[in-house]
Amino acid sequence: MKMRDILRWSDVTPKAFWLSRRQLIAGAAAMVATPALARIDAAPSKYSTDAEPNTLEDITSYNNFYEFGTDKGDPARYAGGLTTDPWSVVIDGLVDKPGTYDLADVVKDQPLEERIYRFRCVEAWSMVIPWIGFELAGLLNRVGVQPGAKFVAFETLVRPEEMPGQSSPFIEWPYREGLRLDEAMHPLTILATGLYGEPMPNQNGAPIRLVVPWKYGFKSIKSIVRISLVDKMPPTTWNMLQPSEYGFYSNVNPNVDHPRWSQASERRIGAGLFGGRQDTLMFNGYEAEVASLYAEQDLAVDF
Ligand SMILES: Nc1nc2c(c(=O)[nH]1)N[C@H]1C(S)=C(S)[C@@H](COP(=O)(O)O)O[C@H]1N2
Ligand SMILES: [Mo]
Repeated sequence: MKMRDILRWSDVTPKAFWLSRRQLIAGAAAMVATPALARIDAAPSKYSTDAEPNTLEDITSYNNFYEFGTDKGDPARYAGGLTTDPWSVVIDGLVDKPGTYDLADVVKDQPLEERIYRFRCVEAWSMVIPWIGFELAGLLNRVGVQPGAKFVAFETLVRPEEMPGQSSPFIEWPYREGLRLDEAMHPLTILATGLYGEPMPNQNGAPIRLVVPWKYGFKSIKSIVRISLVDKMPPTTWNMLQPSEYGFYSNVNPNVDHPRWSQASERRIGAGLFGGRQDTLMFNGYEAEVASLYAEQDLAVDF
């Protein structure tokens, strides 16, 4: 068995792969000839925004991760106790190669890169986050999507011993999310394994979470243990909880208000008390890339 066949997750953490843009720009990156480093897409991705990222402190201290509690500080307080290694992901449904994959096998051959994305929560605040990840499409192509598949369903870990929020039945665990297949295959849709060049902090969804930058934050499901290719629109957590407020699509849309508040503007976390309010952009600023996916839909109906 060759070395690369027995890579464990600890060998493929983003830190081992990732070189900061600063290092690259300075030319300081001595390219060590390892299979791991060869997998880096060295240039910052063309999909990155040039907006200034939020600080690591902001990104890791103001979180939604209800498995650890409903307060924005709960994930930072309690997620440290989550065991993320070993980790396996079930990939099943309408795929050629279903199975329970070790995380290392899931990321194997997927080119990790940095993607600086705008992030817009449905609660009308936003951040800019430098993710490390790879396109979901790359993984789906690797396992082989069968012709009947129309949607992708995702599930988060259920482990109440380590996830204190799961002792509350407020959400019917597991946390679930879903995408239409064309949304899942879009190059903006990534599975993230880290941020700021480090392995994913637990409160942000370690060891692997979805990031769909043109949708409200809750679509970006954390700590994924199951990915299923299905033929029908799958149930999703917020839609199950409150269908009048949270639709399946949940595209960022300043023209369609949440029933209880406006979605026309957002508060940029970290921008200070006196600034930071900005207009929300259609599809969170990714209109040029994704509007065509919805050309035939009325987004006030398919919200
Ligand atoms: N499993 C799981 N994933 C989740 C959530 C959650 O409670 N559980 N919250 C969602 C919501 S509402 C938001 S805004 C984002 C927050 O991601 P962040 O804390 O990394 O910024 O995660 C999303 N993914
Ligand atoms: Mo959210």
